[in-house]
Amino acid sequence: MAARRTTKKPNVSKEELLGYYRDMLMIRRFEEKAGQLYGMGLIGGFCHLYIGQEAVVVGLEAATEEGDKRITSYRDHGHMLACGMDPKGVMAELTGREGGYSRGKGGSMHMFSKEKHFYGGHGIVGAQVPLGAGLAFADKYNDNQRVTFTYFGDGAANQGQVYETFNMAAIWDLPVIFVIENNQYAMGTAQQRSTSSQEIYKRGEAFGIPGEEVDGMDVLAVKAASEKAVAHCRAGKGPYILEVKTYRYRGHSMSDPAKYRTREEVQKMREERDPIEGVRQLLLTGKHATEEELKAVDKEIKDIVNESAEFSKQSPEPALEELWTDIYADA
Ligand SMILES: Cc1ncc(C[n+]2csc(CCOP(=O)(O)OP(=O)(O)O)c2C)c(N)n1
Ligand SMILES: [Mg+2]
Repeated sequence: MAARRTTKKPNVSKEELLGYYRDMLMIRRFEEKAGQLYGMGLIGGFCHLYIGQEAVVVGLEAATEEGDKRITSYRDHGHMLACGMDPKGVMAELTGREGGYSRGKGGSMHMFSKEKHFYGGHGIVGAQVPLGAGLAFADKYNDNQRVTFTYFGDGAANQGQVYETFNMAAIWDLPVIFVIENNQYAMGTAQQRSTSSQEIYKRGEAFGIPGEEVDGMDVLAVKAASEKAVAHCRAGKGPYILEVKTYRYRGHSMSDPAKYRTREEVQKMREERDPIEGVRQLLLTGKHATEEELKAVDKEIKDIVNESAEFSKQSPEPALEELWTDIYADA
């Protein structure tokens, strides 16, 4: 199936478009701030930014209902914000402070929220894929119509455990959407160099799992694909694969100078396909919003992000005794 693209005049309300604009901008500004704090030495360890990929998670989340679950890799801050986790708690965790989601003990790759059904944040490539199927297995067992969104990258798609999971998910008709965020690179390796067949969405065929390629720079296309996949899962028809074509503007992590691609390649994507600019244009040309209104939204988002950074700086480092908490689950 070819990548879905939206028509010039999409049948979508002002509120919906503004919601996507706001949610994507929140992720972008948050990530830019995280990059700054990293540069200032306030964030240690690894920090993988999601800038450029915002439409993927925002479009997918648009089709979710309360109780649906999500699990992803280490490139996870966008997923947390998109499912409604508090930017203050996320930023404080990035900076290793007590006010963070893991009380400053987990950092960028290890945050969870029971309340928002967010199951991490996984640093081992591909590890979240069988875990995601396990979450879906629980929902199937409980017969509760919930769906699990299991996100992983184009690099992870070459892992063996992904195919063992596909097999089990298909046999048991698990309500899981496998979202392959194809940002064209796995660390410094371009997809063409690492992947035998480029059409990853077809890799479920051997297991009888339907798959679709989606334009991941277009939030409306992602939302439409998400709705279709969700309907399939909720109807009890088993797993679904969405290969969402996207692009990361920054390096693999903050310590990557990204010498494996040209500046022009990144610039071209930013100028021609930026997902936030795309929605901004729809809002302006459709006369849904004026430049002034959008400026006000930008300011509102900047304020929330700045508050999260301020909160993090004020939050203390975890006390030594914290080393002994959250080791075992409560009986
Ligand atoms: C099992 C395992 N092998 C190798 C690594 C090192 N590693 C971290 S990220 C990464 C690339 C993954 O690329 P992709 O799945 O495309 O995700 P992206 O970073 O592009 O979001 C590798 C090889 C790891 N963390 N775990
Ligand atoms: Mg990748």
